[in-house]
Amino acid sequence: MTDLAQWLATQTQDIQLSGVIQSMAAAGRDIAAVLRQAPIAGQTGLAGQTNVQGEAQKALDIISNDIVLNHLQQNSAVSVLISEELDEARPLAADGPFIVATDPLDGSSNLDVNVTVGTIFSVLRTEGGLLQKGTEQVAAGYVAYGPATSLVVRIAGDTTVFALDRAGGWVMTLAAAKVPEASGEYAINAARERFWDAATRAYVRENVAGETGGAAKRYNMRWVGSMVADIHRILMRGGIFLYPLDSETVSKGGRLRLLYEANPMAWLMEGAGGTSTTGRQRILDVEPNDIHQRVPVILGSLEEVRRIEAFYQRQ
Ligand code: P6P
Repeated sequence: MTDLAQWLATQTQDIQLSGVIQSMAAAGRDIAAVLRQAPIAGQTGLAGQTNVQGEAQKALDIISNDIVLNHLQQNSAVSVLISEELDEARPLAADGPFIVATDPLDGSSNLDVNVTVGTIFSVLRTEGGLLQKGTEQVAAGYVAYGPATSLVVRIAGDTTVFALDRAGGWVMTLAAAKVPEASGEYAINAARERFWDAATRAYVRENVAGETGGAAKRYNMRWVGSMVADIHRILMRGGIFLYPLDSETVSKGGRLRLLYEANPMAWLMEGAGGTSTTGRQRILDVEPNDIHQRVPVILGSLEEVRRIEAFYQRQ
């Protein structure tokens, strides 16, 4: 079985970049250990604080951010940490060649009901500054804390999957994820229908009508409410994830964040043959204007993303 270090050596000669990914993998391993004990330690409750997004922070959001920070502070290759849980970018090693952007515990509202949550990360070169398009990423990944603890990571080649073993090592379980071009599964929070734009409404209406109403096939809807869980399912068996711009989120630019949710997930999805869009443009081409910027997120199987893009072009 191939381990993370062996895989990294096949993907890059840059040992500092390998080291940054190893640091994030080690943080994921430590966060997994904390999450396993959280219900016993009574840590799934609110921390009584709010983050820059104005969202109530759970104790584990803060604990997870501290774990990531602790690992990256020990890595001289990381110059800055951008985090959903930090209002400002945190300076680390002054001459570190890489920036890490992270959502240290995405989906944390699911913690008290024991649903899969995750740590999402994106790696950029320091020389490009804090606000770089997703195409400038040098690596991206996430750790999914589910029945198994999975690390999904891509540098410039394949999107590869590892599982955490009992000894705390990462063992490769899938060398190259391939998102099926076609799929009959879509993921959207259907309770937001009244806010949707015409394109989203038309796309979902066609899916609900299924083969009896003009769609090419029957569809199923899956919505976990935890981006890492929904994206992992789509990476493994296809589908499309939609958090489109709607009348309630339009004032903020969307719901999900560009630098540490949309861009890393788009990077991983495109590495597996999937694709991504805001509805108007490729997510990786969006020019950021703020480290906590939000964007509409639509990504997954090529055929499905192209279908909703066609509705946007007609809108
Ligand atoms: P909704 C979790 O809070 C999150 O940021 C993503 O992980 C998830 O996909 C989305 O929000 C869920 O949003 O509207 O269903 O609560």
